[in-house]
Amino acid sequence: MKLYFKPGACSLSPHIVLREAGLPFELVKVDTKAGLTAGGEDFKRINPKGYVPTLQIDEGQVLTEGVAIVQYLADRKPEAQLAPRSGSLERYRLIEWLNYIATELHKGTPPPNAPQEVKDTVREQRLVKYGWVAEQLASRQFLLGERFTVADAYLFTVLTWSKTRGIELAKWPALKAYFDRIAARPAVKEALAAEG
Ligand SMILES: N[C@@H](CCC(=O)N[C@@H](CS)C(=O)NCC(=O)O)C(=O)O
Repeated sequence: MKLYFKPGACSLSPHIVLREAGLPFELVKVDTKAGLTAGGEDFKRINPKGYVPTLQIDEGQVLTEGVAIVQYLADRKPEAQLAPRSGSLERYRLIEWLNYIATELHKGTPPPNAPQEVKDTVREQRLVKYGWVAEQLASRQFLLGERFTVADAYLFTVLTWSKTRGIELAKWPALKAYFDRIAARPAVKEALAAEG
């Protein structure tokens, strides 16, 4: 498999999952602005949406959208237990989290030229959401309980952007402790190091 990524972007989430699962893969860096891979390929010919993460599966298929990619990877290596069994209520709990992270936390950043009041409002809303997530984590190690899942890889990735979004994680001790716990995982350290 090939994972097309941009350092520090949301592609870090499937990158962590690939390492947690111990699946063999190749990393391909993409310059999304130029639309080129590190090898000089036209990236739009690989993913016409022009963004990462993009996973090229061995069978020649290309899978896009982080939420789909991380579940696909977890299902390729069920023994790694990175996602609950398909069809179980717990699996829908996982999807509930993945969708929340994708739509409420990952997306919704105003463009740099947006009016300041719009940026302030978005930041205020984000603070409320971070506070809610911190409350959920007060009594458990990971989003789904005591086991790390692909939702944790995604939330961790989004939390790495907190500082640049003007949000200090130390405001919520449970969230900061969660972030540090995930950052200390060997697979996460390896992924961060590999992305430079
Ligand atoms: N809907 C996509 C969005 C992916 C996305 O927003 N990717 C960003 C990086 S986090 C990207 O590649 N943007 C293009 C760019 O930065 O030029 C998903 O959830 O996977």
